[in-house]
Amino acid sequence: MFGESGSGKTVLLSSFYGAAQEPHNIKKHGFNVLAENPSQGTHLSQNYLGMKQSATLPETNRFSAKSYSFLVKVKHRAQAKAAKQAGADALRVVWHDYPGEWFERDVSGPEEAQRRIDTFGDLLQSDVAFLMVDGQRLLDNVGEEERYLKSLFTNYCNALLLMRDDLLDNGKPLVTFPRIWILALSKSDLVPDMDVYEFRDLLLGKAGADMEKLRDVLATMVESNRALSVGEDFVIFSSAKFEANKIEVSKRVGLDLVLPLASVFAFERQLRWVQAGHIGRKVALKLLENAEVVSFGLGILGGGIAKLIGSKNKAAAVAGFLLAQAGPALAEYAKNLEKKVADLDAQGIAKQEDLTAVLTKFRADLYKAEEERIFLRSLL
Ligand SMILES: Nc1nc2c(ncn2[C@@H]2O[C@H](COP(=O)(O)OP(=O)(O)OP(=O)(O)O)[C@@H](O)[C@H]2O)c(=O)[nH]1
Ligand SMILES: [Mg+2]
Repeated sequence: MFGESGSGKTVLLSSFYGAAQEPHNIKKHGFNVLAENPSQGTHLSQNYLGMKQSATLPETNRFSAKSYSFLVKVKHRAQAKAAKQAGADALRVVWHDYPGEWFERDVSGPEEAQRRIDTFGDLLQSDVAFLMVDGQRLLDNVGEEERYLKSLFTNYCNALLLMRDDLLDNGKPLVTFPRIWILALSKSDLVPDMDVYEFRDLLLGKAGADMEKLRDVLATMVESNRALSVGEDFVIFSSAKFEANKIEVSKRVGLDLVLPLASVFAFERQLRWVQAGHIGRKVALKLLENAEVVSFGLGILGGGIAKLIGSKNKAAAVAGFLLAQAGPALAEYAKNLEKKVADLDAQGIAKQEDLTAVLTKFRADLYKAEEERIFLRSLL
């Protein structure tokens, strides 16, 4: 999550995690979200319960960034054995949170400067980046939103340019890099009439050239830069409904899309790039290395094949297999998925609590969000 100080990153993370611990949500979604570091889990729960019970807000982050590793664990009644053998019975998601002010002001000295570079190095290992556009700031600048938006994109560009040499690998563009930069409206409860189309049109209309410039800067940092989507996908978030003395944590928008976007959506976009020949073999292999669990869950990587793969070079072997399938076989794959969705609908997704059901439902959630105009995906 990239966003200026106060744009809503930590509240979003706390609301995401806290809501995932609520029994009715576990039941509804069919999975648990576990923090791999228990003290981080406790901290996020405290943030969430503070908002829910006493309208207390989390503190702003100062001088330090944190990475939160979550396991999405499914009850996997069916598929259990094969999934376990393949080591694919849980999805791991790492969420990076950092102090937004690092993008806005100078650091206090060399030690902090190094920490800032290390943090961005970590952030740039992600598969998907969300760029926060603060709903409060849009409201503050109604009618002249360009004042805020231009400075927002210019700040991102300048910060990246300043750090670029330190972030690159001896001046060489990076292979591992977030290739999907989704523009996200935060605090959408403050601008309830804005749907995702309006949000997109506002950004393009008022800051289109600045977005273009950001894309150009990012493109200089990444190898095979035709495989890059910057500002082509849009989403709307609200972490809760904030009232005078009350924070309604149950009134949330878009948070249930974070996992689908980080898994199924990212994977399908990567496959599309591979199929279109937008990336070289070396980069394609690297991209697909993380795709083991998702591809297994979506049924591309069968249990049989997963079993044959020794654990040592597993990631590379999985990537190789996927790449070998990347021709016509993957077109078949898309067709089969449609069928699988229909099958699961017939069986009732809630009953089949395995990874396939969850990932298939993620896919359906994204389509639903498009219909509800809270998500807009690039057709490129
Ligand atoms: N109305 C509304 N206000 C929000 C929402 N999310 C956050 N806020 C407000 O924005 C403030 C800042 O949110 P944070 O999540 O702490 O911001 P941040 O991006 O983590 O800021 P830094 O840690 O400084 O980078 C909160 O204290 C809330 O007052 C939201 O969904 N709706
Ligand atoms: Mg924060």
